[in-house]
Amino acid sequence: MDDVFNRSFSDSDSDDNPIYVARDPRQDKRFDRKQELLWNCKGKAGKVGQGKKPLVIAVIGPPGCGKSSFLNTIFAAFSHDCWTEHAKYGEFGRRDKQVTRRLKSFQKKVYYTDKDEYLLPTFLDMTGFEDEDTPLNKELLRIVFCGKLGEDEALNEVRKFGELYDVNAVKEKYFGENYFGIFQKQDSKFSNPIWKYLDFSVILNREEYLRVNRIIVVCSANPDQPLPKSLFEAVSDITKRERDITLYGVLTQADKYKSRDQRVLKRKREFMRALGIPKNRFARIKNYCPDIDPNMTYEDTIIPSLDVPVLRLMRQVLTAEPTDQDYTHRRTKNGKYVPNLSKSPVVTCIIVFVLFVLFVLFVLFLFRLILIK
Ligand SMILES: Nc1nc2c(ncn2[C@@H]2O[C@H](COP(=O)(O)OP(=O)(O)OP(=O)(O)O)[C@@H](O)[C@H]2O)c(=O)[nH]1
Ligand SMILES: [Mg+2]
Repeated sequence: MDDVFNRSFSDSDSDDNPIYVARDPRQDKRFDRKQELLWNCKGKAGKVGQGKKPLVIAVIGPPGCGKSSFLNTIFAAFSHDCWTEHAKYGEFGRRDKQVTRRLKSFQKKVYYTDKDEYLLPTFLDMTGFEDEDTPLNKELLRIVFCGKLGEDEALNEVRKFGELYDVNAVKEKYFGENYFGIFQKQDSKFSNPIWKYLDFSVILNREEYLRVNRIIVVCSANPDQPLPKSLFEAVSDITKRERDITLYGVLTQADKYKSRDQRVLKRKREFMRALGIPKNRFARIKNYCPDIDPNMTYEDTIIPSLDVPVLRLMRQVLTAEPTDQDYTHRRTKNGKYVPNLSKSPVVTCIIVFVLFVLFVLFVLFLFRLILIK
């Protein structure tokens, strides 16, 4: 447990030391530390029956930065058994904006084999976001973070819809009654333009599928790759101003890009600054991948030395926050918790009552008009 005394363990130890891969993970000097951190994580996550729901953690980052590999590394870190490819990783569809991108969620039952009652989180593999800080990209991010996009809905369909009908139509479609909007059906069965114009439907507030509680922004430690600063700006803007979500940052490929390289250190500082995250919400990690172990021994085992930095970060990520289970409050810009009016039944009742009174007045007015005639 030598890292207990080394505060920057998740940073320094995770890159320069070569990884020792053994068929028996107990031979790894980090084996005990892994068990300890795993207990810490489970303790923070809590158990079924404590009135809590599993957290939803979104993993986002530029194409090919190692998001899916990072998820598989988290799953291996939660395992006592072996690494498994739950999230498909590799080089596919890179830089092709037209490739259908869907959200992929991983619930505990998918990645965790132990039979216990710990509320391990649900992870979202968020791929297909452009490096843009445009209103449409922000709206796409909001839709996903607010849990409005279903598992099988393609992100690029929403993007196309936004490009065709503008960003307000996207807001109305996905946030419905929150915007009190009427939305013109795009797939109208009437070909006549007048009928088409009249063919409206009021979209109700969409069901929340998976409301995101934490976001982990992943990026490669490669100093030659530009940081997707516009995407970072869009993400931190939404999380800080509009939603109560805490951001974490991960730089992958610590095996290739070492901390003794000044350019790598500079990248780390820029990455943290761009996201506005402190040191305890950052980790530089090595993912389970063929570069680490060309024989892929990890298909039969786990590598505690890879798991430890990831579990240290997860312990922080899983720490409870006041609004985790509270859907009736939101955090304001200056950090206060105030009632979330759109979710409050009292406000809904007042609105219904006012509408009812207006309706009665209108009917009385009509009666008067008829009587006067
Ligand atoms: N050396 C090394 N390679 C890595 C690491 N993490 C990921 N890779 C490799 O990087 C490539 C891309 O990894 P993915 O996990 O598919 O990246 P992604 O961000 O999910 O990619 P998209 O879903 O296409 O956006 C794969 O060939 C991985 O093996 C790492 O820590 N070290
Ligand atoms: Mg991927």
